[in-house]
Amino acid sequence: MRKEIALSLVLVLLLALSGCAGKQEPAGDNTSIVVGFSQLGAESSWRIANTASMEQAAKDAGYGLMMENANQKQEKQIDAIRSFIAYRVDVIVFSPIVETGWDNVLTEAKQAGIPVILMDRMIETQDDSLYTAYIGADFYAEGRRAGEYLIRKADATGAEHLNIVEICGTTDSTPMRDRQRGFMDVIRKDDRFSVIDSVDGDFLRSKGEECMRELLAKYGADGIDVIYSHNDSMTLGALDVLESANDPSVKDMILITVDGEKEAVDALKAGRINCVVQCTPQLGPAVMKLVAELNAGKELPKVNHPNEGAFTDFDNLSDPAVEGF
Ligand code: GZL
Repeated sequence: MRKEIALSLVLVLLLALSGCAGKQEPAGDNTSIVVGFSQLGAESSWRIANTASMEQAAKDAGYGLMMENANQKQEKQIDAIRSFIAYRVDVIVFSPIVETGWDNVLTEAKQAGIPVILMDRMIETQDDSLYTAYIGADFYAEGRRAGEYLIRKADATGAEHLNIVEICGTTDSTPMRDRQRGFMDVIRKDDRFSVIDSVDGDFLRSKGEECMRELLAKYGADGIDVIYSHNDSMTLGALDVLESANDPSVKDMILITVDGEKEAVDALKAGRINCVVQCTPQLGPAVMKLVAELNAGKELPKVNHPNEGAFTDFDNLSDPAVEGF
């Protein structure tokens, strides 16, 4: 008996040393499919929900999942992709923290014959053969939804002029670039609106607080009419600062946010936020469906967007459909 125990301990040790310990053993009968997943970090509730969605979907599909979390460092994502290539995973899925700097490592994946699926964010490249498919939000449309809400709000309140401050997500990330572009394209021609500042909050709640403190110090609460924030984490940080400012001007501010996490939707229902543009983190099942189609030899659509909308203070907020993730 002692010999069997010793043998199984050695086996476990060898598995751990061989790095297999990092791989979530597949649950189902698709044990031949291993997905290498480079997640960019854990910066927000959205990201944490997205990671959970990927892990659960891989488990439900019975796929092996090798996940590496880069903790907001592009170079760690590049290292992770290289390790997936060395391990010869069947497919690489990753959420690029910024749009540039991927051509070399994705060329290595292409030369190794490993397909790459971009999940959540896009890359900027001259060679779109470096990725097989993109699945994630249409961030430009999200930005437009935010702008369209603001125009509707200005019309409804008869506002003659509104000063806007923008709290941006991670610089050069797809959601930051396109949520800004979509919003500006909608409001640009309307001279009721002036964007008086645009600051980097990096999608972090703590930086959202920092940005709001700096903006209040610079413009005063009475100098800011609208806050357009690229994600709920930064918005909730800004809201903490606004509500502790004890300034009567704060209650008239229009707050527009993106993601749709529960805390933000609850704040909308409580009248603390005016518009929550939805951006679903639940991309896991759709990613694994693409993996299955790829494995079955099917051609994948190059761009795949989930259906999304927005909740606003014009809606019936007691409707059960108005809920956050
Ligand atoms: C959007 C995603 C963004 C979220 C943020 O798809 O990339 O990153 O809006 C998250 O909350 O940090």
